[in-house]
Amino acid sequence: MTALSSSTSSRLQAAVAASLCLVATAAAAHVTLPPGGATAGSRYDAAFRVGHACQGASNTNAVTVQLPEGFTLQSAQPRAGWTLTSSARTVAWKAEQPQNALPASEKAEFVVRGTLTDKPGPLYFKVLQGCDGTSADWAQIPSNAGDKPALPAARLDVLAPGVAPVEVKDAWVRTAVKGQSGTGAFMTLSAPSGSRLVAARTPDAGLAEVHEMKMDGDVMRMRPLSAGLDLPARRPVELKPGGYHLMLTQLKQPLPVGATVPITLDFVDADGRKSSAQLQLPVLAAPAGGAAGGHDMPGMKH
Ligand SMILES: [Cu+2]
Repeated sequence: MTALSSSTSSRLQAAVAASLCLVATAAAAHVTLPPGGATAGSRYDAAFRVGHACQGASNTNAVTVQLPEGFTLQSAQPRAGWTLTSSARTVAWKAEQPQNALPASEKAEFVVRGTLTDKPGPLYFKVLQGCDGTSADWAQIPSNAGDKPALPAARLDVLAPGVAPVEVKDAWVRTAVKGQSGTGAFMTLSAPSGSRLVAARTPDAGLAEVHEMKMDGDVMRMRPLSAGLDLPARRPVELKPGGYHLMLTQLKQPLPVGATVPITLDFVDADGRKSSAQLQLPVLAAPAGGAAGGHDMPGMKH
């Protein structure tokens, strides 16, 4: 659990940093797996995202994935107009005709289904991207944590059971003054294998609930999601002012800007596996990005 909490907070810091330098982020588009990891021993759909052609090329016409020890192939998803071949350790897609190739400006997912090792730790999938007249071999494995190879292999974090396979980004808690009884917490959640946020807790509030906003006649009201919040596989779900949010009530102290609120999120996946994420959320007056949201929580009615 400690490992997740530190890696999640470093992801949070990275997310904040990324929002400040969008241009740099867009330029560094590699072939990747969605962040957030997957549970050891679970079935996993490895969805390789190809979001650009090889440098200097106008399209992608072949994708070959090397499956690491620790991933047992079950099936690979065909792609219309592409030939699919696979063996125990390799899956390859190849455009049948030049017109079936993936243009540089389009994004696509190449999906391989398998089962994961019981042993937590990173798995690296080497991906050879073929383009018109050239190729890019995404096969470099960082030798230490700070390493940023030019052509990194796609990384999957295999997580111990109980550690949430969910990426948390742009998380924050709205500031609360002395005497204020409630406030909201907001973030973007992405579950690579799908999950459900079922509960939240924090030592700073007597109650933390997942809320939705619903029109009741012409009044916007919020209410608890009794079955939790569904997180479809590989589809980010935003908790934001005016939408889904975590409601913190019975606040035990004021939350000034600059403070940190520890929050634990509990998840259950489709197979009933339970997991948790322990977060340290910054207290802000408004989202770090600025423009998003804008509705004031105190104006909303329960
Ligand atoms: Cu609410």
